[in-house]
Amino acid sequence: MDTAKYIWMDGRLIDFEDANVHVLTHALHYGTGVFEGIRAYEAAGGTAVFRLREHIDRMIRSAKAYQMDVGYTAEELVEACKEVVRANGFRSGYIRPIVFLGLGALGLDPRGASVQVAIITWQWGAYLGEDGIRNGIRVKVSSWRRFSHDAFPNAKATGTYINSILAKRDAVTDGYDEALMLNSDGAVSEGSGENLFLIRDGAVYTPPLSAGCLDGVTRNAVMTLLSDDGHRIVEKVVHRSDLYYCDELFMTGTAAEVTPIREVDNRPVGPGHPGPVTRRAQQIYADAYTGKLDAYSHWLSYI
Ligand code: PPE
Repeated sequence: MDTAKYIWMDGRLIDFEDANVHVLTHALHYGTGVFEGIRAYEAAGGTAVFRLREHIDRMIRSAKAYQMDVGYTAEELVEACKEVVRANGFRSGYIRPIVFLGLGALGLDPRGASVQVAIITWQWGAYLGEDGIRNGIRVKVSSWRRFSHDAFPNAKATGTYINSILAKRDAVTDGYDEALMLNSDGAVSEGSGENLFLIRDGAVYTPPLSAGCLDGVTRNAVMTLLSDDGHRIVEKVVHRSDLYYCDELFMTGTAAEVTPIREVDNRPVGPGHPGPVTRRAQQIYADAYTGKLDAYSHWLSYI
């Protein structure tokens, strides 16, 4: 991990070494935090953060679900994210804002605990490997089910990621690149850290949010871009067998961007290499975040 010199914490920039928390931090014990993953890119007009406001809005929604008072406005957090990238002299990078419960209460009634906010940035390359983004990854359906939204709100909360970690570790231990998770009904939900898209007979399908997947910002971007490009997009319940019979599969996420899947459960996806719709999605997504498409320039926040 190529870390930055400065971290924004509780309202100001501090040195990397000083961005520490106490062992009694509530979030350390109970996973009571919400967070985001955002990318800044070198775009046509300089360094730009992709869909920054949408990420900050989602984090504020996540905090609301867990009854955490963020203490900063969306505008203030947007500015702070840009400030962190600027201060570190990064031309591109990954940005990780996190809101978490700190000191003041332990136990399961967290009222009285302070709310802390930090924004970190680092260099994060291809999430599923350079070869993965070029040639596709190998995924396996996990035996761990995605928690349902009557167990947790649809939010990006730190504690819920231990579910993803169980699935990811098993997949990697067994020699796969990534885990694909089903929900408790047996329908396909998402990857451990990505949404899923499927192409069959020219139409593009993605599981609905009711399948238990995160309301991905990249998912939304790719749905918009492909739809505007003339593709038919359908949010539909996806079953395990749909994975075996489709023509193309890919994953989306801020970290993963658009990553093709070349094999699922040891069966090749289509011909076993990334197909035309996947390639097109990769291309227009990259064109959008580098500012080459005027129609989506409002998705870029120049720092
Ligand atoms: N589902 C999950 C479970 C998920 O974690 C992510 C993002 C997505 C879908 C895609 O969401 P979006 O980034 O808004 O398109 N995962 C983030 C963190 C992964 C990690 O920390 O590891 C990310 O991509 O930044």
